[in-house]
Amino acid sequence: MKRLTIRRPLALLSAAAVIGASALVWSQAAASVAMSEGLLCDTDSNQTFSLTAEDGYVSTPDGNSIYMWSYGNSKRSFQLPGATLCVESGKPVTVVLHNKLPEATSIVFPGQKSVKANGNPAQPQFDSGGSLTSLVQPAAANDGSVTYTFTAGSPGTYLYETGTDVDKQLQMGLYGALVVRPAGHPNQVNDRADSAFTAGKEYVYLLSEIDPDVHLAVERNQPVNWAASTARYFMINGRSMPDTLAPNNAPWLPSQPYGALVHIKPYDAATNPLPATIRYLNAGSVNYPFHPHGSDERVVNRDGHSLQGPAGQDLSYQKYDLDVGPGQTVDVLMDWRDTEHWNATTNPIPTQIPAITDQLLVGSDTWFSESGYLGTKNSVPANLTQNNECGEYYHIAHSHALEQATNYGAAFGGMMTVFRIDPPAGCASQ
Ligand SMILES: [Cu+2]
Repeated sequence: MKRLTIRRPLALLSAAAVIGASALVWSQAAASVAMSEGLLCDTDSNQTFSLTAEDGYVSTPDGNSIYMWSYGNSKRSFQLPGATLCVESGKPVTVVLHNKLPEATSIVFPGQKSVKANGNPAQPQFDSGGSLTSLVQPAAANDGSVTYTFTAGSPGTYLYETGTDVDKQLQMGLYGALVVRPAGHPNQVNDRADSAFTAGKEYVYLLSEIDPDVHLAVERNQPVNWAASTARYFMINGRSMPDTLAPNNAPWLPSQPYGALVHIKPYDAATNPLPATIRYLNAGSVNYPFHPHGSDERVVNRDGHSLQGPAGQDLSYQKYDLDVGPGQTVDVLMDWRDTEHWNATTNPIPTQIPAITDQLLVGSDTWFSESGYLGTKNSVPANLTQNNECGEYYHIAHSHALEQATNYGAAFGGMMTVFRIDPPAGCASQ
């Protein structure tokens, strides 16, 4: 991507920019959920969760409203994706599925061993003619329920998703993330000490897509024309750019509670020695080549397993473009290093306000200061609006399959977000 092309989405940062490490509270009486950044976990002391398969609507940045099926829980009704469940490795997990949908549905837990459904081994179901009806025992249509139990497997990230009429129900939104933490080490990705990350700097990127024609057909109870199916929306955590930048629980996205803005400070051996972690999951049907600018990422886990040899050799690797395959999960560590130590006084680089103040937005306002110095803002003409708060950096991060970086074909949307790097001393407003 050329640098100028990141400008327009960043103009839309203002919502995210007012949300810092400390959560703000939405003060209207009707909704008292805290806005925040980073991973939002559902946890339970008994590791018991209740999910309700139900329908609802999500909004897209171009003003569309999409009929979806996904999971609600006791705290929130319908949400996309399903609640992120966080559990501890080696301990029992119970997931009770209630089904409000007009057809049977189920949950499979890929990567978990010895899953039981209502106390029996979870296994494929067949009709009287011998045709497969579900990958595991389902909850019957219209208020059926089923209880799945298993012992949480090796530390890492897993999908949970429908095992019934999978092409259709997965497209409709029946998926979520399961984070398995190492026992006693909640701030490590896996059992290895070198997978430690900064507490609170943990992010889930659940990648998926929507073909709105499929959803319209299901809503109208009409046949789906799969031969003509084409995804038009591409999402991180159920949101498309620029909604990805909004905080968790943004009240204007009531059914899409999870943001995707990474917000970190530069690596510093003394004050900020540990990386952040991002957990990528692909709940879609094609590869998503996800590609953060500005920094490689270190892949430490794939599909819930640490990358190490039989004798514990470190097999993690640096990667610029993560090709996350359908059904796959990839956990990475990432930090941002000021390797060139740019400084306006001691190590300057030539920068200047561009002759064309804004090449995408017509008018006299712009956001771009052209300052190359983290924590230092260039002065800009007095008539310009500048959304950069304290000389922080923003790096775009997006699917490099560029049709996936669109909202129904309109560029600079879709599967895209930004990483925000604050100055080492922080941002006064944060
Ligand atoms: Cu790019």
